[in-house]
Amino acid sequence: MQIKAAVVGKDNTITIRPLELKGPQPHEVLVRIVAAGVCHTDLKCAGSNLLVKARPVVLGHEGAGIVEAVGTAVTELKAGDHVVMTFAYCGTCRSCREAEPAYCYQQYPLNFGCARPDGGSAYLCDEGGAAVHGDFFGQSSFATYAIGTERNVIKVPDDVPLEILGPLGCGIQTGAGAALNDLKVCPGDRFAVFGAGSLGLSAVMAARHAGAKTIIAVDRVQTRLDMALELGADHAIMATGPDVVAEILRITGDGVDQALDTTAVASVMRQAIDVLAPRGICGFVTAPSDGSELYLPVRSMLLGKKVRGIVEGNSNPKLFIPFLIDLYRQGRFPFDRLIRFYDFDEINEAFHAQHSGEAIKPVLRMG
Ligand code: CXF
Ligand code: ZN
Repeated sequence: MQIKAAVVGKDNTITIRPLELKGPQPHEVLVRIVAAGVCHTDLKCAGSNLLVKARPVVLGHEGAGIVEAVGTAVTELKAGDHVVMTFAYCGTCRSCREAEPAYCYQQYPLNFGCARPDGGSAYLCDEGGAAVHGDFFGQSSFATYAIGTERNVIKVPDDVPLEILGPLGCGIQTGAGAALNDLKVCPGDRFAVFGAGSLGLSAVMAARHAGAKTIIAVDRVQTRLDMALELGADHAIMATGPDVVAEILRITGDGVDQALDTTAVASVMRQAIDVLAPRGICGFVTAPSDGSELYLPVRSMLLGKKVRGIVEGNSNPKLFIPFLIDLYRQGRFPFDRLIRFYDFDEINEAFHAQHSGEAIKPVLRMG
């Protein structure tokens, strides 16, 4: 079928153009994309070919839409179902078998390899025989239609507007899941988040839901700090202020029980470790792209402190995405406040707004 897709070319520019999409294979699901969120990972993968080598390629990994058709072996989904597309996982490795699909042993090849498991592409070759690569995060949803599998296409209720739901597939579940599924913020806990973008603000809302006693947000943009206070933070600290660590220790007395870094800046990650109370845990969700290393305060960490990498909020998406939608319905997780909508053909503006920090969570409407 003919679709329209945002194609990243060899020169890293993005152009919306027609492509021919093949039909779903037995375990695949064809989704008409209604809207797709823009995540920093899309920006990174479009801006350089370090993570995704394939070019030309269709990115996008926060798709939401309606099932158009299913492959012959699909049993859990049918045409007409409302769905959110999330990350890909193999379903058979030890992590997947133990219900920790975010830590799938095949995570990198499946999400960044940009090829179907048989090595092929879901798109027909262009005239002249050049292949366009797809299957980014098992979806490539910056397009009017995308192909996923029964594993990463998550059925959602149809009484919630689909156009807001895409970011639950990555950014929102990453922040909320880090706080709830992995760091396990509990009633009475003290929680600090470094970076108040879509991940950090989702973590703030989740920590508030979990009953944290003290929630501290750190960022270098005042409007984001204001948003953090509106969404449940008790304290907002300007990152460029004199001594962030001392300020957090002053507020909490002993430090925090959980700290989450969403900035991937090594010096900030170190601050997130330095504010831990004894037995505290610090999570990080992405690595410094400049390759910087992190030095650990080993003596202080002897007091039972932990540092842990967290992917996709350690979510089990078939359970966690519907759970977040339930919280949203109850008014306890207003993640729609983070969204700014763009038309599909404004994708370059949306990328720019994400990069500059002007939009917290751009979402493209396919129209
Ligand atoms: C990524 C972050 C780095 C590890 C894989 C998943 N999240 C998507 O944006
Ligand atoms: Zn993402």
